[in-house]
Amino acid sequence: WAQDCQVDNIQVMQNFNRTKYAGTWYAVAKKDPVGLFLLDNIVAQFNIAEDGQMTATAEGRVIILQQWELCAHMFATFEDTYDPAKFKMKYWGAAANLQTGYDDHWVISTDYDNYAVHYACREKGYDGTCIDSYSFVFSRHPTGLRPEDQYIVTQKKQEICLLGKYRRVQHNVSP
Ligand code: ODT
Repeated sequence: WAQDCQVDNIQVMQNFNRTKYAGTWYAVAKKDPVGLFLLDNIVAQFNIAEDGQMTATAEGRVIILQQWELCAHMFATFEDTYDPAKFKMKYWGAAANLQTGYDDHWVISTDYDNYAVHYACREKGYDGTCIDSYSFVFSRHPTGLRPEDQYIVTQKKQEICLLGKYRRVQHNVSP
């Protein structure tokens, strides 16, 4: 038995419902990409417009120019793809010196009311596995995941080949 870590074979949320996904999500764990940006106190807010278009805002503590610590206000628009749980995310910051980008944004699993596992691969290797990914575990509760959601989240971390690569994301660290 060998685990399939091909990015193209990663299973995402079936019948993803963006309306139920809307609202506030607290990042409780994160697997960082190369060139880490958001550190902690990360809160995302997803909005669905009347035409169905998904947008989001996020806040989080960042360090820019190697030493300046600040709370980043970020914005994103999401482009739909053939799969309702796979988006392309265009993002930018409220201030010009914040990161901008165009990333995959996949919803791997969510129960909409308590937990969500997100995944983005920025660069695939020749063998089809990801060589620069990041992933968030989100909770509806700022206090973290409920014990009953830990099992499914751990299982999903393993399915996306990132088990053991997450760090806890703190909340309410003084700015
Ligand atoms: O922190 C990193 O190192 C990589 C992540 C950078 C992307 C942050 C862009 C946030 C733009 C606003 C969007 C909110 C939705 C967030 C949902 C999941 C995280 C991308």
